[in-house]
Amino acid sequence: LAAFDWEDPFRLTDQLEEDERMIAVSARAYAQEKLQPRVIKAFSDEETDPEIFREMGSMGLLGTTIPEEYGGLGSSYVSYGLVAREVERVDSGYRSMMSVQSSLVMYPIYAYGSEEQRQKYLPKLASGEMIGCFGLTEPDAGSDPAGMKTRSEKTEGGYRLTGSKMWISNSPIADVFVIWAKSDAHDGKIRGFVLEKGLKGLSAPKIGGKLSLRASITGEIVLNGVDVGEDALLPNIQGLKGPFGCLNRARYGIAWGVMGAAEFCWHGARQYGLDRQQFKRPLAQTQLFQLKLANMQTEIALGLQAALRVGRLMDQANAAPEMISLIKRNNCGKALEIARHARDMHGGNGISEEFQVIRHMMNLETVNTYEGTHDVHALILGRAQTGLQAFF
Ligand code: TGC
Ligand code: FAD
Repeated sequence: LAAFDWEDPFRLTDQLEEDERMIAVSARAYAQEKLQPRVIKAFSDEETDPEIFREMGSMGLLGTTIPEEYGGLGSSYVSYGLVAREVERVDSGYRSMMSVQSSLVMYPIYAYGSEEQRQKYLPKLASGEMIGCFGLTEPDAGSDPAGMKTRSEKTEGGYRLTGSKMWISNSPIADVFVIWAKSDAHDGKIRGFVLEKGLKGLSAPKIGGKLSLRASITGEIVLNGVDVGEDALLPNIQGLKGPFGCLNRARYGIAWGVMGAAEFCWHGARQYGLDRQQFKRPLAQTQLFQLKLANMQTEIALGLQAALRVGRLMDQANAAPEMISLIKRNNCGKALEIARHARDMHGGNGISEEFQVIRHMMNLETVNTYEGTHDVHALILGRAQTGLQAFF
């Protein structure tokens, strides 16, 4: 009989291609050597180091699935997922920075942009020289983005954008803004625009006081009659399927990423249980402790296997959005539960920044909410199996 590897129960590593394994190894080395040493302070000080984009860019971790001619690696979606897992093993905020840049900014420019837009932005976004953000959510339109109020009106030679976006990752430090707005010139349909920092009427104030995802900067985007040229419009998409096409990719990456955060919490709880003695024996020698470890191991093994399956289908252009809803929802929910248990298993030490599980726990509250809340994905899955939509 084969040996059992407790850390990799279904031997995920054996299911990867050689290049995928190599990307995962280099992402892990970068994340552990460069991100791990600064994350406790960054979270505590609520500070984002923009240098991280340049570092990730030089490691080839931005826009991995974008073709090489535009600065990407042309790699598989499985590789992208593996990178997300390694980065989020350190912090969900760092993975957020990476996934917004890759899936929500580079992807729409690549998939929906003109050749000029691709040439102009993608290489600089891939290297991290430019930082991007994605503006869909608004103060009065979160789960229901179709309710957005941001408008573009036609002007001579271009468009004027007016409105505001809320809870936008990277926006206060962004050079490039992908903005979704209802366009009067296109029958009120949602269109995407690529804006650059410094335009008159465009500002992106930071949202302070977050108790979650503190290492990743979040802001508003205020569009006070911002004039742009015709060349700012993403020509090749219209309607909500534009932003959703990007979200499919980011949500898929999140399904892998949160498993990295969960693995950190699981490993931490296991080690703590082995090291800490109470009632004259290690905590790990109690039945309740082992039950929790077994649950963590099971959910992570299943969650990773499901993410790998969906990744393989994405690489064959054969994944349905509902599959992505299923793994985004389940993996986020399970990761959050695992982080909460790990926090508890560390006792009082569990609330200390030193043991890091409470930081993951707080981060995962955001991850369970953004890119479609846990319940919104349940409604997507409910609609898919009943044919009845229960959003309103
Ligand atoms: P609905 O009628 O379902 O669809 C409207 C149009 O969109 C198409 N569509 C999709 N296309 C591709 N992929 C998908 N996943 C799609 N889902 C829908 C659909 O076919 C239709 O196309 P057409 O041509 O017929 O017009 O739309 P609805 O208004 O009923 O929406 C329902 C709902 C709840 C599913 C949707 O609005 C939703 O998913 N809400 C959640 C919002 C959300 O995820 N926001 C994310 C903001 S970005 C973010 O959080 C980034 S954080 C990143 C980080 O920091 O890491
Ligand atoms: P709401 O939609 O108001 O939901 C509140 C509650 O009501 C939730 O529990 C929800 O599940 C529930 N609910 C909503 N509708 C229904 C329904 N029909 N039936 C039952 N329950 C329902 N957005 C971007 O565009 N770009 C970004 O880069 C970005 N980054 C983010 C970073 C952070 C740190 C955070 C916190 C958010 C970010 N978001 C971003 C926004 C995020 O996508 C939204 O917060 C999310 O989609 C939920 O919207 P909301 O906050 O308006 O909540």
